[in-house]
Amino acid sequence: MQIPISQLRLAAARFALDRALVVALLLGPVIGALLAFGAIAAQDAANVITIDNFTFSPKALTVAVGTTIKWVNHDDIPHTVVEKQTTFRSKVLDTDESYSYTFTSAGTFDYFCGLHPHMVGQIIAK
Ligand SMILES: [Cu+2]
Repeated sequence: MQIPISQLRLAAARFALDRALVVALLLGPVIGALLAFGAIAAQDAANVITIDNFTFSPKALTVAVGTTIKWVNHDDIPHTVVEKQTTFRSKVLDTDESYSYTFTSAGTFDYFCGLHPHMVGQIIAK
């Protein structure tokens, strides 16, 4: 019995397509997970305010309502994060301790360190 060449080619093409589909199906979730992880990592980095040498950095930050900001104290000295109208207020943060607050409403939030009031920062949520 003889199989025409054209039919063999068709079978080979179908096999290649199946393999491509299987690879795509296997890799899809992996790529999706990597993209999601990258997005989360990028978001985290953007929403961290460090305290270094008696300075909030970045000093001013504009974020979308719903964003969580995390302050991390890198000084050897304790600091706090206190909003002027006491919308939020951290406990005393020792070295490498952090405080997080989620901005659930729009507004301009001026804050300072309760222990060193010359240390100031601002968050604008909109
Ligand atoms: Cu301080």
